[in-house]
Amino acid sequence: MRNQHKSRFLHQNMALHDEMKYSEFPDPFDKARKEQGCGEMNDQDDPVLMLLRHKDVRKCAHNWKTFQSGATPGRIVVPSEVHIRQTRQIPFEVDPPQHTAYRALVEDWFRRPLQPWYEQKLGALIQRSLEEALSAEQVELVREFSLPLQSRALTLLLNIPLSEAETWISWGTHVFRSEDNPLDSSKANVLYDYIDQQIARAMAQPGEDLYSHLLAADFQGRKLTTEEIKGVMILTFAGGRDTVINALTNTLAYFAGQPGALQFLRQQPEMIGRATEELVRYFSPLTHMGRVVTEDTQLCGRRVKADSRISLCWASANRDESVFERPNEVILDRKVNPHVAFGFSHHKCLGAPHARQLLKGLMHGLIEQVQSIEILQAEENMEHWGEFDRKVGFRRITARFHSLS
Ligand code: EMZ
Repeated sequence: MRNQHKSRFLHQNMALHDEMKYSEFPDPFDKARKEQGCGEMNDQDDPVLMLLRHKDVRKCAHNWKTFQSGATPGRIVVPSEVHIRQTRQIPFEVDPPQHTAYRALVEDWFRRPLQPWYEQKLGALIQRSLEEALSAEQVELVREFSLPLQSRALTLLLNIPLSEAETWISWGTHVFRSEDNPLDSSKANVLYDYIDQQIARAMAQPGEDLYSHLLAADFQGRKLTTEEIKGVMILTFAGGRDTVINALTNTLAYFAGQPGALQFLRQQPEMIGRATEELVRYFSPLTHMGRVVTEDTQLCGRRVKADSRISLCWASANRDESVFERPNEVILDRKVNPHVAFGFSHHKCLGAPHARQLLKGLMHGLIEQVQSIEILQAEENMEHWGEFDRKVGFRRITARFHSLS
């Protein structure tokens, strides 16, 4: 009897300890950022010089003439997608001045998340996900919570019926990259065929959705080509997929490990805006984004050749101690927060308003409905970038939700 009691106690202690561990996202770039300011990695025989300091990352992001986005489609993504994709993603893989014109076509559409009706509909989807989680014995957060919520929320962004989310959920966490093999294009073809069909459907029967909006748009006195529309749609599906799934899952893991944080927001819900910025800074769901160098130049004391690749490491910049006080701590009410988790300058994330509303809505839902979250089992998802191993989220993580009432 006594032993039984003791082992239960130990088990509980262990669970508590693990939960705190799962709420932590260490910074693997710390030493290299301080000592060299950059790191190197090989990616499919097309090496990448990773810029690690906040100042350098912002400076190069701004200098689109020397550090170009509009190279061969797929080349600025790390791991490179040149072998699995020919379609140029728009506006992401286009440089100014054309970039500006493309962006103008979609900017208002991607700002719809700021309108009250959108927030309200998103809130209802979040509430449904939380109710499902609360009524289940346990939930696997990546596939049973975050992936369905990401996909349902995306129906709002595209303005299409909720039922379409079922198809997207069946694709898994990344829409066109196979998890283990960057050269496998079979999955990519599923998405491309799907988008082709959807464009054809919208041509035949125009509606109020994003495809129809793009088909009707006037771009410099002409209509967009199917290939251009496809370029916008691939980006819309891919850019906010694993990033949003990780942001949602990591947020839940964070509150599981730090119950005081949930309590803090319950008392001061007006801090949810700041908390959103702080959590995206801390998690930095997109580790880095590449650029192709257009002329020989110098970067952090090295010679860099034309046609080589660099990357802007948002995750490292977001822990730069010369910019953020106590960079490795989550300070939910952090006041000044010039993070670059959504990128910086011309190419900053179009989906950011949607992603922010989703995280804010999740926090509102949590403080209204959830007492605590208990992690039962977790397997972290590690990325490997040359000498750096980074925890970006979880492969799987099971949890139990405890209701407030
Ligand atoms: C690209 C990228 C966009 C890329 C802002 O990030 O996201 C990645 O997940 C995709 O694989 O193609 O869309």
